[in-house]
Amino acid sequence: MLPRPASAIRFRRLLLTGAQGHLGRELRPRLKAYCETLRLSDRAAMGEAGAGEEAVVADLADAGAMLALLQGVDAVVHLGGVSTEQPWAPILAGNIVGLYNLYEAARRNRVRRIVFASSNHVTGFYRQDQVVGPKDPVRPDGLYGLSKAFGENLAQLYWDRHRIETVSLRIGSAFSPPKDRRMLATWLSFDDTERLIVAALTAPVVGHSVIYGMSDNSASWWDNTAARHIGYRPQDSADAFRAEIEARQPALDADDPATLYQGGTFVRTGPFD
Ligand code: NAI
Ligand code: 15L
Repeated sequence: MLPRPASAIRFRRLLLTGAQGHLGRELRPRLKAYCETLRLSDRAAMGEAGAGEEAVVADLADAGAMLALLQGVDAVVHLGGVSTEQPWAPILAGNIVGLYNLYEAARRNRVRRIVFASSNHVTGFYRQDQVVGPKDPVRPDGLYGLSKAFGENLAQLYWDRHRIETVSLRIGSAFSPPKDRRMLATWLSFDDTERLIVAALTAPVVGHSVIYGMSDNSASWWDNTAARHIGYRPQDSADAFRAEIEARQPALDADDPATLYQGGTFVRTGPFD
């Protein structure tokens, strides 16, 4: 966890959805430092709420539950939903209906800012020899990536129409440590994840901004120049793991679509068999 100044608290009540997931469990103790109360939510049980925590089991697809969940919340870190390529039904429930329910609940409860965990799979069908920025057209690599593109568009609508600010984070690969050759370009360390989310929560003006979530990796497919106003400065790099990964993982087959495209195996995974 990062060292924090005594004045780290910026929010009265912050909502973290997807709190029982891989990233949610990592961020739970980290985000507590930035708020008086951290409200946790997931459809799975999250264990007992600690000091300064509230835990609410809720399904994103349940509009009434979302309305209640967002009551009294200052800002949201939205990690909940389907996080991999899956059949259409769960993606529809969690990432399409669920996102609409979340934003409607935010509107009705006058929540001013949401940090939305989008994904690099919104642009997964760009090739690995292309550098992409947030202003380039989307090229989702599957239904999951498509649902995240919907989420970004929904966020844009709620900014234009209702003045709810969102930072859409096109997260690369937030794992510790990076697992394979692809992650030498896509890796986002947990400390940089915290830096990125805190920057997205606290930047003075964001409207709807889109930023790729990556550490300071030498190899990179993404250009965040257009998102410099967020003030995110990554401090870790996958480079430190390069020698070990290259020794462990043989050179990749250049004809494999998973090697050719940024989305990796997502470009050939899913319900299209
Ligand atoms: P995860 O799958 O471990 O966590 C997602 C959580 O959402 C789970 O705890 C699950 O129970 C909950 N959830 C799913 N459907 C739900 C529903 N209908 N209602 C309520 N809760 C529901 O995913 P992870 O890795 O923690 O990722 C968090 C977010 O970040 C996801 O939105 C994912 O798409 C995004 N992301 C993550 C990346 C990574 O490298 N970990 C990369 C790119 C995006
Ligand atoms: C994602 O969007 C997934 O949620 C995560 O599990 C990883 O697969 C990541 O992308 C990635 O591209 O490595």
